[in-house]
This record gives sequence, structure tokens and C-alpha cells, in this order.
Amino acid sequence: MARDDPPKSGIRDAILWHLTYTLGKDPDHAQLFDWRLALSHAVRDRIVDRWMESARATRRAGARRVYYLSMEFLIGRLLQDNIVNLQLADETQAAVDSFGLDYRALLLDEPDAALGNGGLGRLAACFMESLATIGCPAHGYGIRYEHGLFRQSFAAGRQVEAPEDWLVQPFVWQFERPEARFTLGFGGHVATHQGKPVWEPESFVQSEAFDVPVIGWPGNWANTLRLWAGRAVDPFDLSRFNAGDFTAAAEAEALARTISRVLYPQDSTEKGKRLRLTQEYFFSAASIRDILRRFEGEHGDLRLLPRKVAIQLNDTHPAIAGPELLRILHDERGLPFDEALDITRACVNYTNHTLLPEALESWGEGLFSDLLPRHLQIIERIDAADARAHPDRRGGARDQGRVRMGELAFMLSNRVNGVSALHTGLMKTTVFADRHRLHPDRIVNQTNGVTPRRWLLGCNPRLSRLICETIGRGWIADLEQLQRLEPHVADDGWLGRFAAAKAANKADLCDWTLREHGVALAPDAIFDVQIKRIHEYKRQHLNILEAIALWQAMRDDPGAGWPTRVKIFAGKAAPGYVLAKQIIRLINDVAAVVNADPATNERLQILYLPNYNVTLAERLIPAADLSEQISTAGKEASGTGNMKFALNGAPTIGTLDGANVEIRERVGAENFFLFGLTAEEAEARRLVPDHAGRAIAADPRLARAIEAIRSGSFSPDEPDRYGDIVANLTGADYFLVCSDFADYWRAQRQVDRAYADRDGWARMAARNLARSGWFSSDRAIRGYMQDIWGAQSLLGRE
Ligand code: 7GP
Repeated sequence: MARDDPPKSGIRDAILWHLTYTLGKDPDHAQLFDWRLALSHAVRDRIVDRWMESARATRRAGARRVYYLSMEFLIGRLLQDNIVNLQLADETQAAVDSFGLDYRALLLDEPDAALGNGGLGRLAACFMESLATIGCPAHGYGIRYEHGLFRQSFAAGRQVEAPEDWLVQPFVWQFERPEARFTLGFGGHVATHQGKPVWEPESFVQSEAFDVPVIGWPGNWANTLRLWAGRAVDPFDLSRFNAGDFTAAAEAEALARTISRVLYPQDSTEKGKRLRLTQEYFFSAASIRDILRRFEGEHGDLRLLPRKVAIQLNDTHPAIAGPELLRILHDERGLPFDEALDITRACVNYTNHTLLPEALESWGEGLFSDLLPRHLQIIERIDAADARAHPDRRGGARDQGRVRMGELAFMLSNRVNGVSALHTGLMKTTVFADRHRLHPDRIVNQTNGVTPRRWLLGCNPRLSRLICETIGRGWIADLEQLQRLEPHVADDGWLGRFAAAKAANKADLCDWTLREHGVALAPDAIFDVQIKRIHEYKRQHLNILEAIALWQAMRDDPGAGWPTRVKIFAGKAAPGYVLAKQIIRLINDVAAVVNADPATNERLQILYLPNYNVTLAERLIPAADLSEQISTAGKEASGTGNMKFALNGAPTIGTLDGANVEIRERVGAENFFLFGLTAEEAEARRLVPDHAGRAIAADPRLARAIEAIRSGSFSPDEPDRYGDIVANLTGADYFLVCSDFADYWRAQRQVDRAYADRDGWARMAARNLARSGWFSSDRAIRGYMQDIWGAQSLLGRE
């Protein structure tokens, strides 16, 4: 090996080169960690040329750029994704094998970058990958959290949170950009100079940029994910240090770094937290400056901005970007206010991800003016202009001393979108009913999607191989081609191979649970999986109630021919969400009792896997038989896990909520286990006095399952441990667990019968796969490009 250029030809030589010259390790002494970093560098080298060429092509074309602003990018591990998208999987595996290393272990050595809470953050990651695959010039902007979402473990069944520290290891995929720093102001007051308002901030922080290239399939285009970190303007106070005050000398730096220190672990919004608003302004303002810097470097006239820039706000977390852009255009560049407002609105769009009232962001005006006094004035002016234009409007951006970010984002957006047909419809009739009346064309739908590269090709190699052998490789970039599998579903030979792939994935999962968690699962069981954040509206407690009732029924009638079932749960609860944490504990307590019962444990097992993250999802979804999507209708905006399961051949048991509706339409009602109230019926049911009590009285199974919890069957050392859950279920039961229980039980027994016919089940599963092509994030992104951004692909194959 010579200290020449790192070899570009073969990945094997490149790994050895980087091991030697980048890592400084002798192959004889290198650890898995060193090999993984060497491989990552070798892969990264293969992205850079494409990346630079993509940027050049964008500049040459003078194309409109898309800017995706998101507080969260739940990117997970990147090494495998990059290898897959560069089409290097076979060559890399061979190289790694030749070193006598375990390829899977090498990939899994990478920390999982959990820079997000759940659906919203993972959607942003899938969208970045699809934008690159399509060749749409785009930049993602977010925060480079030092600590991502907390690590979850269980102590006696209870969730314990520990800090996550992915950045302790070198993050090979990032490029530091010291030149792209911006100084951002906070607080202070608004002075008047020559009749004009001038914001005089009290303190300043710098934003430092770290760029992560995002390569699309099959390696022809790469975009940038730019993550901001907080830095002090004057990192170190030498005079204080010399005076002996060592801690104070570094105080400014510590404070500035606090901004990008941790991800808030609440997936519905964290209320009233000053640091949260600081984070939101920090990354929004840095991004707006970066966007303007790039624009002004290429074009002169700010009135061209809407033709060159499309900004997407991923929920309201970056909504302050609107007033910030307006402020710069008006206060700093001198455009008249109304013109600045028009330009801003022509650039900005907003995606809503939830209708839950507690998740709609609003800030007290006191806090707001304390931190962003000039922005509050600008919002007052926007609001006043809106009130003049719509004298009959029912509410504005400011209401009872609060700034409502949803209203603000709506007012400053050209398009506002929901994330499934049902959700978009409900936006028009509920939260944004009045706005929709005033702007009937502004709200549009873009049903979510997931990237098939990570969520099928990468995570399910066995099934992908079968698909490729059957219909070629076109589906990878054009997922609708999965339809071509349809004729093969009737072919017993093919169906056998399909079922064998699932069985092998399940066997892998069994090996892993045994190795990692000491749990032996029955490989032949129905793998019934519910993995997502823990929330009352997602109703993990409905699932565990059904498990209790099933256990009781099995004990009553052991000979009834029950099929074997493994119920798998995973998911984190926000640390402050007491009831969600109780649900976790209840599931673990029930699991302990049920799994120890010799009368039933050959037939029913319950497993709660700790620390759900992208990596665990990639492990579980290919091995699932049944996808639990059981939210109270009207509450889940879309769901994206539901799509991943269908795509991996796991039929859904679910309500008519979010994108379940569209999944069922596409895979066919006969391949979907539907139960429960519709969104409309749910609304009506809440008005029925004592609806929970009535449901319990009408269903002895439900009554008995609740009674088992109430009487301490699962917490004998503390019988009233679950008093709150029981009171909730038997009282207000806002999420209608009791009302939906009987129908859920019925649908689960329908699953039992369907699973008993293995060929019939495999056909159903295969039809889920063949008909899921529409749920690609490529389709979703094309929808945004056409209906919202007016953006084009530069890859010349559109
Ligand atoms: C989620 C929604 O709950 C989920 O239904 C949807 O599929 C996903 O966004 C992507 O659109 N919302 C969040 O993750 C979230 O944090 C609060 O919402 C703003």
C-alpha cells in the first residue's frame, strides 16, 4: 500500500488505504470500529464527486432549489443506505468477507443517529433520500443535536431514560463548514433610527454548519443536509481566565452550545420552553441567512426569490423562518413591508402533521417579545394586514396573549398541506376551518410515503432478491412496478418462495431476541407487531387489553385450537408523559405474568423490546406478520410505519385512520383487517353519556380484562398500580378504547382464522406487497414538486 491517492477503483483497496492513512491502523491490529470507519471513508469518497457535480448542475441550470426546514431528521445509520444507493452492496460484502469480518456486524457498529422523535423526523429523512433519487435540487436544514433521542431501558418494567451520545464517535458523513457561520441575535429591544425600527439584540450566538451529503439511488445525484451547531461568538474570555475564574472563562461557549445540545423528547410540542423557542429561531434564522446568501451570490433582484426558492416548513417548528425572512427583506434590505410579505408568502409552504390540540404550538407573548422583540412587532403587522383583508375572520396569529404558530404559518404560506387524505379533510373542517373558508385553494393533500431503498431493498434483502428475480430492478426507483408481482401471487411455487423469505426473516429475529434478550420466540407464531411512540391515541393499551382477554380465554378453554401468537411491542414515551409510561409498565407487567404461565405460554408470548429506533424497525418490520395500526380514528395524521409493514408483506389490523384508509383502498379490503369506529362515529360516540361504561357492560371479556388490571393480577405487590389507567378507561375514555374493544377482538379472531390457512395468508401478504407501490416517498416528493414547489428534476429522466 502506497501513500498515493486513495484508490477509487476497488472498494477493497480503498478500505485498506483508509485503514492505513486515515485511521493509522495496521490491519493486523484494527478493531471492528476501525474497519467500519475505513469503509465509511471509502464509501464517502464515492459520493463526493457526484455531490459536487450535482451542485454545479444546479448552479448551471439556475434551477429553483427546495429548502426543507425540519427540527428533526431521524436519519438512523447511514453506511448501509449509502452502500445500497451507490450499488456497492455486493462488492463491499465480498471485500469485507475477504478480511474475515462479519459484514452485518460491521454495518451495525455505526451509531444510530436519532435526531428525531418519530414520524415527522423519519418522514424528513425519507424525503431527503427521495429528493436525491429524483434529482431535485434540495437542501435539508436542521439541528446537529449532540444528544439525540434518549436511550430507553427498563428497570422492573419501567422506562428509564439515559442520554444518547452518538457524537462521541467520529461522524464520518459530515463535512465541517467553518466559513458558513452566521451571527444570530437574541433578546434586547427595538430602537428607532431615522424613523425606522432597528432591532438591537442583547446577546449573540453563532451557527456553525455541518454538511451531510445525501446520495440518491442509483448514485447519480446527491443533495446536502446542513445541520447547525451553536457556537459562542467569543468562545473564550482570556481576561477572566487570567483572573483565575476558569469556569466563567468558558461560560459563553457552554451557553451557546446548549442550543444544539439536546433534542426535546416530546413528539407533541414542548410547551413554553424558552430553550425550545431559542432552538427554533436559531436554526430557522441560520437557514434563512444561508438561503439568502446563496441566492444573492447567484442573482441580484430579490423579487426573483420566489422563482428560485421554495421553503417547506416541516410542521410549525420552523415557522419563525417566515417572519425572519420578512424582517430581513424589509428591515435590512429595505423592501416595502407589503412587498416583503408577498415575497415571503410566495416562497414558504407549511406541512401540518397533527390535529392534536396539545401539539399545536403557541408561545406566550411575554416570552416571545423577550427573545424576539422585533419579530413580535412584525407578526403584529402581518396579523393587522390579515385582519384588514378579512374583516370577517374568526381569529388571528395572536390570541389571548399568545402567538399561535399554526395560524402564523398558514398566513405566511403559499400552500399548506396535510399528510393523508383523511387528515387533510379534517384540517379543512377543524383546526383550519376558518382559514380554509378564507383561502379555499391553499390547503392541499400530499399523502406520506417511505423510501423503498431503506425500507425494502436495504432492510429486507431476501424479499428484495425474490422481487428482482421476478420483475427485475425497475421497482427500486419506480415502486409502482411492484404491481407486476400480482400474476405471480397465484403461482404456488412463487408463493412458497415468498413465504420462505418471511420465515427466514422471522428465524433471524428469533436468533437475535435469543442472543440479545435471552428470549426464545416461537418461529411459527403470528408475529403481531406494534412499534411506534407510546401515546394514548395510538392505543397500545387497547392492544394489551386484547392480549389479557386472549390469555384469559386460552386459560378457560385450552383446547380451542388457538394459533400461536407473539405480540411484540416497542416504542418510547416522552419522559414527562406519565400515563404513557404507565402503559409501558403495564405491558411489561402483563408480559411477565403471561409469559410465565405454563398453561398458555406455548400459545401466547408478549415481548416489549427496549430502545426502539430506526435500526430496530429495520429488524422487526421484515419479520412481521401483522401490522398493528389501531389509533382512534381521526387522530393519526397519516402514519408511515403502516406503509413499511404493507411493503414488507405484513397485512394491517387497523382503524379507518390516517393513511390506513388509503392503504386499505389500494391493497383491497379483503387483505386488511378493519375494525372500529370511523372518525365521524368517534366524534359522535364521545357525546354519548358514559360510553365507556356501556361498552364494558356489554362485553364481559372487556370487563374481565379491566378487572384483572384493577385487582392487581399483574401487580400483586402493588394492586392499585394501574388505578390511573383503569380510571381513565372506565371514565372519560376520550380515545374510545372500550368502545372499540369488541370489534378489535372480533378482527383479531378473524386474523387467527386467516393465519390458519397458511397459503391464504401468504397470498394476502404478497398482495399487500404488490399493491403498496403508491406509498413510495418518491411519489410523495413528485407531488410536492408539482403541486407545491414548482420544482424540476435535473436528472433528465423525468
Ligand atoms: C407524525 C404523525 O403523528 C404521523 O401520523 C405522521 O405519519 C408523521 O408525523 C409524518 O407526517 N407527527 C409527529 O411525528 C409529530 O411530532 C407533532 O407531530 C408536530
